[in-house]
Formats: sequence, structure tokens, C-alpha cells
Amino acid sequence: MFSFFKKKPAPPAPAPDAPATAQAATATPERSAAQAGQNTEVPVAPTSTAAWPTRQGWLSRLAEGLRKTGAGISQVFTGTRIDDALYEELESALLLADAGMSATQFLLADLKRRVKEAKATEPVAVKGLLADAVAELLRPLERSLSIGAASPTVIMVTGVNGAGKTTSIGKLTRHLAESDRKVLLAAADTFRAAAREQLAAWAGRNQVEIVSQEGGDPAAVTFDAVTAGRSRHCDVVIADTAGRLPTQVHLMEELKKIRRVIAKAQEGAPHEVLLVVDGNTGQNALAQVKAFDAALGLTGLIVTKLDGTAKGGVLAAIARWGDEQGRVVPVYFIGIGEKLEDLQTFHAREFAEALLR
Ligand SMILES: Nc1nc2c(ncn2[C@@H]2O[C@H](COP(=O)(O)OP(=O)(O)OP(=O)(O)O)[C@@H](O)[C@H]2O)c(=O)[nH]1
Ligand SMILES: [Mg+2]
Repeated sequence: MFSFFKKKPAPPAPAPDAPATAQAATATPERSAAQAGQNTEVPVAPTSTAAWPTRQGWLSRLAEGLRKTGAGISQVFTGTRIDDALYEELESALLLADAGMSATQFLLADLKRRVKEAKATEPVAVKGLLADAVAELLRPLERSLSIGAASPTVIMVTGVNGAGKTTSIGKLTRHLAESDRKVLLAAADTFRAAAREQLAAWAGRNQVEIVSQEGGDPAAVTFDAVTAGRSRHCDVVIADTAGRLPTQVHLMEELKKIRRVIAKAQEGAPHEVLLVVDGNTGQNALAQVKAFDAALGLTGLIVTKLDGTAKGGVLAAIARWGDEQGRVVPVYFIGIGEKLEDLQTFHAREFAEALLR
């Protein structure tokens, strides 16, 4: 059974606020599930055993996306001996897979320990042990996105240009709406009309509210959206921000401002500050995670486009970095395409097995 979101107990409904000033289109259920006092995990498409084929199909496509990397690593285990040459080849394969130096060294040391412990003598057995090592390294990244501890749960979504922010928000919105969560979107990407329209299209498709303003200040739009989300008893407010590079200092300052005004609009918010990372970005993905985390204090990641030329090892690099700094930024979802069902929850063991099939 796979759940998309974890539902925390709903707190008592907050006192109604003043009406929001921003323009909003409304077409939502009268009463949200949180208001109705439901306290269940919010499921998505793959929930019952009937949904297994969907998840299995998705996993096969994930494995297909990672096939090149997996083949490169599997090649190391086709010989007859477990020797230094094997470990050296594995080191190169992991580095080529974007795992980075630290995760690569960590995995090699861990693998050697496992090989010794298991008294393995065949290279093919070492491959199984490597899958165990990768799964264990990635496990801390596995966490469910929690909805419902606050009303609304405010989620701020950030990332570089074209990473897949708006699409991922659209997919999440659909899953939330299908689970009777009352969602409000904030079009905090105010620079481009196309960006607002793209989010509005997702809002329309899913019949959820959107707060949008032509050419407005992104922080002001977000403030209005959170205020509206509170007064309308929404379960979730999701703010879509414009893509930016972490080196664009003024734009990073703008993100910090958005974060600050969200906190002003609702105490304790934002509850989630997500970074959407394009899986094809390779080692640069870790640099993005570090920079956005330093600026905003990330609470989670969505890794998209693992269906392209992505190598997948970057998740190991992110896990290792979390380990080293003693604070892990979890991966809530991974995406392998543009369709709704292409975004799924991240599970370490599945990912390791898809990589090393
Ligand atoms: N192949 C593939 N394409 C994806 C995935 N996720 C998103 N895309 C595509 O990537 C492109 C950019 O997605 P957007 O959601 O617009 O990206 P964004 O981060 O909002 O972009 P900006 O707002 O311009 O910064 C679109 O064509 C999406 O359909 C994925 O997992 N796999
Ligand atoms: Mg966008």
C-alpha cells in the first residue's frame, strides 16, 4: 500500500480571518475533509492491491530510466573475482552515476564490510549487497509529506527554471483534490503571464481555487493566498514560485521575503519549503539543494525527470550530505514523466532495486 500524503490529526478550526483581497476563482467542495475531522492517510492512485500494477508499471519505467546507469554498475559484477580491480571499477561507475565522491567512498567502505560479513565469494552476490548498501544509505530520505497538522498546511515550492515546479504542483493538487482536500494555489510566479496561466490551467482542471495577480509582487500574492486559505478553511495552500538560480542573489532574497510573509500570514508557516530538482542536473543538483537550503531551510525535495538521461546517483549524494550535516532533507516524490501518475512517492529499497535490477 502506498500513500501519497500522511495526514496528521486536524487541529481545531482557526478563527476566521478578514476576507482576502486578492482575486480568486472558487469551485471547491463546501466543506474540507480536515474540517470534517477526518484523520486518515490521504491516499493516491496506488492504494489498494488493484493499484499494484500501476506502481509496478511505474517502477519498471523508473528502472528503464535508470537503465544506463544500472548497466554501468552491473557490468562491474560480471567477472569471476572480488578483488581491488572490482572495487576500482565500482568506484568509477558510482562516480559516473553522479553519486559524488563522499557517497561513493561511503558505499565502497560499507560494501567491503558487507562482503566480509556475508563471506561472499561471487561478484554477483556483491551486487545484491550493494543494493542493500544503497537502500540503507537512501532510507533517511524516505518520508511522507504530512498534511493536516496545521490548517491550512502551507507549502512553498522553489527551484531553478524548468525544474518541474508547476507541473509537480499540478500533480500534487490533483491527488489532494481527489482525496477531498481543499486546496488553494498561489501563483507567486508573477513575472510571466504564461506561468500564471499554466498554474491556472491546473487549478481549473482540478477545480481548486487560485490566487493570482498580474505583475504583482510575489510576496504580496502569497500573503493574500495564505490569508485567503485561512479564512476559507483550506487544507492546503501551495505557492508556486518563479524559477531562479541560487546565484541570483536578489531573486533568492525575494524567495526569503516570500517565506517571511508566509510566516506573517500564518504563525508556524510555511510548513513545507520544497525544492524541485531536475534529476538530469547531475552533481549540480546537490549544489542546488545546498544553496536553497542555506537560503530557505528546505523541508523536502521533489526529484523530477528521472525518465531522461538522469543517472540517479545524485540521490546518494544528497543522502550522504544529509548524513554528514546531521539533518536530512527528505525526498517526498520522484517524477518520471509529464503525466499525473508519473509522480510517485520515494521508497529507498525500490529505488535501489530499480537502479540495480
Ligand atoms: N520528462 C519529464 N518531464 C517533466 C517531468 N516533470 C516536469 N516535466 C516537464 O518539464 C517542463 C518544465 O516543467 P514546469 O513544471 O513548467 O517547470 P517549472 O519549474 O515550473 O518551470 P519555471 O516556472 O519556468 O521555472 C514541462 O514540459 C514539464 O512537462 C518529469 O518528471 N519528466
Ligand atoms: Mg513554473
